[in-house]
Amino acid sequence: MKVKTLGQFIIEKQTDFPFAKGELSRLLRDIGIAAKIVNREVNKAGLVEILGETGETNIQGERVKKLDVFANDQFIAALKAGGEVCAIASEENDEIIPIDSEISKNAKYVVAMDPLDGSSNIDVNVSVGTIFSIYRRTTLSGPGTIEDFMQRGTEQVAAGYIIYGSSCMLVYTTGKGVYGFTLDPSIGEFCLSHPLMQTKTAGNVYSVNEGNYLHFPEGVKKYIKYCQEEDKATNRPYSSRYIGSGVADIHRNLIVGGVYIYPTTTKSPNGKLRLLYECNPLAFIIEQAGGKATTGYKRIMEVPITELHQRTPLFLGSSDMVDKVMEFMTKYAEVKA
Ligand code: P6P
Repeated sequence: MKVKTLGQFIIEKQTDFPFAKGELSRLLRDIGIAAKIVNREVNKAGLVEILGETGETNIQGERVKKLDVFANDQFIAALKAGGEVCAIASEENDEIIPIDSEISKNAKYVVAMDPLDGSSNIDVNVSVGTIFSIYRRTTLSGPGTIEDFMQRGTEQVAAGYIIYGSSCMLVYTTGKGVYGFTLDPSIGEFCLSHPLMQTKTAGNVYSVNEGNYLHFPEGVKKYIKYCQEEDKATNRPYSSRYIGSGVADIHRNLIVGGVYIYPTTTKSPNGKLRLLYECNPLAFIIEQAGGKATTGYKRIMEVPITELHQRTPLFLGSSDMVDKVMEFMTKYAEVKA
């Protein structure tokens, strides 16, 4: 297949948006640049201690940063330098980061992101990811404000994730299908490898941290037992696959089919994952790939957002599987966990 880079693809698809004058294209390019830099550091994470000096500095004399802080800094720097966003919201920052610079004074977009999701897995060499969500600003001018982020997931103009795994992939949608690009380190470019990704309507993988089973809602408990029953007609029992890194679990399920569940637990009575920069972007992608994303009762992208780091339960993946677990959630809604 002829190699098509992310940059070439974005320009080619720009005609999908007749009114866009290239800002969104440049914004996606900026994200791709930061992703390459983060991938380089994630890939040598285990080596930093060997390569760097002992203690707080590395061989370049820079302070050795935790990778999630490093990733956060890289994405913020790339987005600021690109001039297309007026504010950023990040899992790493309690408050939004308003951008008030000459090059960003006409910026039309805001970006919400989890710069390195699952970063606790870095030390054990498990794939981690970046998740991003892009909205048009709602405020009129000047630096963005928190108001620009108080938008439902249905208002997203683009969303995506980068997975730093056995290969580095960037997967994104602008509402016209899901496209996957794989980084070719030999040329330092993301190349189109998965055009128009579609997930299966019925998969046979379920991903949930069963260590929390005792305190799951009754509907989730019943669904887990359903997954474990013998029934050839519906390919059960399903396989349980849970890496503990959401981007990795969800990327696998997107490709092979499956359902990812992070319900309410005693430790996370509103769910653990964040609505703005984890659940909404992942929901946009999975819906564009033919799947579903709900709270167990309603569509994630329609959940009203009132605070930046708002949490929500997440049931995401193959549509038939999400429908089935929602059946159980509705049937057993009254049963106290
Ligand atoms: P637990 C990582 O911290 C994360 O946000 C997701 O990427 C992952 O699926 C989940 O939390 C893991 O949480 O409680 O099962 O360890």
